[in-house]
Amino acid sequence: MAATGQSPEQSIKRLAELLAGARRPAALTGAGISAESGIPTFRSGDSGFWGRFSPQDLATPQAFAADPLLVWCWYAWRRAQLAEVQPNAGHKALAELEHRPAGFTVITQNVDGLHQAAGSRNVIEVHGSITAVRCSADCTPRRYRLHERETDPTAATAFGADREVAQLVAERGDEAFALIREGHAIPSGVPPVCPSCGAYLRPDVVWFGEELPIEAINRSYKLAERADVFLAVGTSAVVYPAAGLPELAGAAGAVVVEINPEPTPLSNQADLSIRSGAGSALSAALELLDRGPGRA
Ligand code: BV8
Ligand code: ZN
Repeated sequence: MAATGQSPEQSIKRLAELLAGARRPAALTGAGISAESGIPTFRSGDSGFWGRFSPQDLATPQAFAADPLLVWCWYAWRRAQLAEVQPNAGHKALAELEHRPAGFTVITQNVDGLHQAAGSRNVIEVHGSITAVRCSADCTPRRYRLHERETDPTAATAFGADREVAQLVAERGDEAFALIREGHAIPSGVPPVCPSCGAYLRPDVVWFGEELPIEAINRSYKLAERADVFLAVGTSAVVYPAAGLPELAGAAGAVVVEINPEPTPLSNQADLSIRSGAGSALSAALELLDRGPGRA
């Protein structure tokens, strides 16, 4: 049963004690940990991406097949937003935990790359990455990456219109997507095509109804089964199979800690549910950890 009756200070102290004693800690993170960097979440309030669009409109293979330009532009807009943001205290605290004797692994549903930007090296991206694109016909395993656009002509083309799309959205807001949908204001060169077979390139993310990368999800299952402390940070815990990881960890004996300002379907199963933002909770716990044993 979740210990929600504790004061925020007691919960943070308990989190610090758990991290101090953990031998195999891990975390599942969701869009909420990037919210403090200014990236809209998927489901909370009208600031969420889905507030403007339903997931079925944009994050499915069917949507891409039906309207590749609109789906491409939605990701181009999101990539351009990423260029303006930094990792926050929550990302940095999880990166810091990697340097402790027990180490730390982050399993993330996020596709924004902010954990790596904060310094985390042990990151499993179970839903792929928005900073890479691949052939939508899977004719080659080649990924074209955002950071290659200065050196690789296909990457340069693939990411070349991101700023143009972002500019259009900045000037016209939601109307931009309507204009794009109706075939006006089409930025040049989008959607880009695969140099090998001519099919459209697509974001290297996992869409609804698509299987998760088998190596990533199997590694995540193993980590959850072996964890002794498992954090669920900034996730609404509704998208499976990722949302099943904290349940799996708890069933295998881990202490499960949820960090989320809102209750979720996980809240009643977690051993500790901390009603707080990720940045403040994780940095406060780390501070107690840094004060050394006995005082956490
Ligand atoms: C699969 C990548 C099977 C793309 C994403 C019906 C039709 C089709 C599928 C299904 C269906 N019913 C069930 C399914 C399965 C489906 C699913 O679970 N759907 C749900 C909605 C019911 N899952 C799938 O389709 C998965 N694949 O099942 O394949 C299969 C089997 C065989 C053969 C073929 C297929 C694939 C799911 C992956 C989808 N891709 N993203 C992109 O980014 O564009 S999902 C997207 O939402 C995110 O990646 C994330 O993973 C997911 C959940 O979002 P969260 O990260 O939790 O974010 P959210 O906004 O929801 O919540 C944010 C939380 O943060 C809130 O709770 C908020 O309170 C909190 N918060 C806010 N501020 C803070 C904070 N927390 C801390 N600090 C703060 N400051
Ligand atoms: Zn191809």
